[in-house]
Amino acid sequence: MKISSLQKARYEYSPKLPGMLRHGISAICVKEGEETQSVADQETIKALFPNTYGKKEITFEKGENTSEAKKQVVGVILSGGQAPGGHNVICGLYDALKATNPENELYGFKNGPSGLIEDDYLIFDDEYIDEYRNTGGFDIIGSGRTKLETQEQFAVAAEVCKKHGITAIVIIGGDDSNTNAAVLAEYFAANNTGVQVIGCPKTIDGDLKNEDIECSFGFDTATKTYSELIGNIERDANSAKKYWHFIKVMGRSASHVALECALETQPNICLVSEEVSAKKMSLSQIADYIADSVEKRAAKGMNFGVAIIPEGVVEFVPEFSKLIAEINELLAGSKADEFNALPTWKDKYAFIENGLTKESMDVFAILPEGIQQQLFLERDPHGNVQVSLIESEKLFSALVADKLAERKEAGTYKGKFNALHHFFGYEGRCAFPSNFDADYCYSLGYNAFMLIQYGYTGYLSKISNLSKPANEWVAGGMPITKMMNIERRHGEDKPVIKKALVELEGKPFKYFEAHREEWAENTCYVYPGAIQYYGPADVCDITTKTLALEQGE
Ligand code: FBP
Repeated sequence: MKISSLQKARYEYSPKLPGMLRHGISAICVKEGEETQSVADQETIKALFPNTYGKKEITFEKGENTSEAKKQVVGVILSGGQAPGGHNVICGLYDALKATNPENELYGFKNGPSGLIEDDYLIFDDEYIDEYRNTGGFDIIGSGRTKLETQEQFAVAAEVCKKHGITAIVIIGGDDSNTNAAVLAEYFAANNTGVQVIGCPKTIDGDLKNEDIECSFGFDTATKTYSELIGNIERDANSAKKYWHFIKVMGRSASHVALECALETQPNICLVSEEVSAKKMSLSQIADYIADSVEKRAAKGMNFGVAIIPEGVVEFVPEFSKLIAEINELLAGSKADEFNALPTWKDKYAFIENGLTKESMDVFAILPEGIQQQLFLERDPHGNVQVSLIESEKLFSALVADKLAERKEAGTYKGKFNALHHFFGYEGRCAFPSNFDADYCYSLGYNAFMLIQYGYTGYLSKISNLSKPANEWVAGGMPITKMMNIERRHGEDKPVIKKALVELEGKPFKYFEAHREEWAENTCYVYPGAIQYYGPADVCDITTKTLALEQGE
């Protein structure tokens, strides 16, 4: 296989473990803390998880290893979207497992959770693992979005584990995957299978975090990658002085990615979906907000700028969500065929006009035609509009252009407005993990094995104190049930890990809020540059502004 010079060099990188895990396996002991309770709905969750609820928080310390000596056969699964560092979770898990007992085995179930059900796997060895150390991607075993959630699937999983003598499963995934990890752990415990389940917190979206999990892995590298690109665009904009760049960044629902990129690069505009929702902002209000910045900058001779748009924003605009719900209803069942049979866009438009309420039609009417058509063409397998495919960067620039045309008419705006569009998402999901993610992920995997070795199940591998250097990090585990509450999902009450949205009272948003007016009118760009893997720690090992602000740094 031909590999790049950087990949070759990264093979040699030794990820940093938390101080207490650095003295060898024989010197890791466990300290149990308090019994835990779920964050809400305690009685209901306790009843749903009788075998795994209320367990103790634990931390690891330097001391004599008193875990039971038995052969461990562990299965690992990558679940959901790629996030930089996933390979290192597996490498850390493998290294701890082999260091404990060379007879221990690690199975990798292929292409996501379905690999466990289909018994599709490989068994790792040194040669295979070494090819993936400190690299991006999930191609080591592949990933997938199948959910492990039904009793039938759990029964098959138990059979597969029995067949291979598997003693534990590690699920590397986001909030939903780890919710399912907790349910699987409970099933295995209730059925005395002897199989433990441990989760590891993954997602570039950064929305799996709470008072125990300081951040999900991959967020650091992905936001650094996008911030590099945004910074480069800012510098280009400030050089040519002729374009407004509308940049959509990934993050299916929460705006953590957009906000972190804004904190890193200080653009003129960054929308935050959670604020749009809280203030019940309309499309027109958002467009006016951006147009104000364009107008003020134009008055100072700056006909250029950069606006960051979070991927999920349109779903947070109340009038837009209503429109989407009505469109889904309008095309439900056989009505979609009737609509598709109409020969021209004009006929289709008349059908839409007939079917939508006046309120929603008013919103629909102001959308650019391309977006209008997207709403009716791109459907998911359930027939719903795929909101994540809506080109919101184009939507907002078109709405701003309309506003500016009105302002030109009224004589308040005299500038020029040329917009360019970008979407940064997949570019960041498989980058070589930053030193932070390489270290954090390796530690999560290594630590996951220690949880297995000490007999825990239904726990999330937890590494904390992350804004400090790695030797000060704290390793341990938290019962997943502690992070759960009951939420209404698809018409049913379900125990789930609460998704973390951007908190408008939180320090990262407050910092942004305090500075955004100045950034909107002036050119305060910051150019983070590319991720650095070699050099001084204050360039190479720093984590995100979000984490630093949250931890009061
Ligand atoms: P996870 O929550 O599974 O980590 O995935 C997040 C994400 O990268 C979102 O940011 C994005 O909206 C989505 O996945 C894209 O999904 P897909 O890879 O299926 O296109």
